[in-house]
Amino acid sequence: MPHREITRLTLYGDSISGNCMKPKWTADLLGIPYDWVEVDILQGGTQTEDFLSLNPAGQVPLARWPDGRALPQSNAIMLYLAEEAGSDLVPSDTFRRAQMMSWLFWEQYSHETAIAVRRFQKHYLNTPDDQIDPQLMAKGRRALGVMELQLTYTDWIVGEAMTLADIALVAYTRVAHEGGFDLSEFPSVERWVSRTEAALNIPHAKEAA
Ligand SMILES: N[C@@H](CCC(=O)N[C@@H](CS)C(=O)NCC(=O)O)C(=O)O
Repeated sequence: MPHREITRLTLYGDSISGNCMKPKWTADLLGIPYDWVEVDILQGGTQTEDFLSLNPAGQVPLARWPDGRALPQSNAIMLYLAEEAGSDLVPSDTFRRAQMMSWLFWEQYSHETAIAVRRFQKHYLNTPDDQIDPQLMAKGRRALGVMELQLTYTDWIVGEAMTLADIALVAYTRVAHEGGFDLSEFPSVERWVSRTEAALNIPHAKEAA
């Protein structure tokens, strides 16, 4: 499947993965045409010989172009798509841009590693709560607290307009309940989730469930 001839931007991803939704939502919002290739993580789709030849890291999302270029890492793909399109999802002010990057790095190190991981274990692997590392709940709640503090003061993660930081952070925050997190403890985050879902034109995850 991954070796088939491609004629335009192709996004490989698993629809259950927030990381994979980030470049998809970005492309949708910016009107960038692409083909979507579903890769089933739970069925080992990222570990096949074919897929590993495209991304030796064995992970989705992966973006691939007909000229042979390929790019893994959700936040790098979003950044490339948005900058190529000249989108204001990336602030033109260099300090604001750096602030956005700061949140993107934080998302990968301090947010996704707790909230996405606990959600995957609880919701997709059906791991009982008492067999899930308790540090994940503590770390995830701490991350939500950091966001709550920011969103008490600003409507968006970086100042007055939506940026890639909002897209990156909403990917797993909107489904945090599937990981056992209670977003009602973080009311500014809860309102921001609805605001960001509306801006991205995607359904409210909690209601959709
Ligand atoms: N930092 C990477 C993380 C990618 C990642 O963890 N992908 C997971 C799905 S969310 C995956 O492909 N897992 C399959 C595997 O490890 O076999 C990104 O943001 O793209």
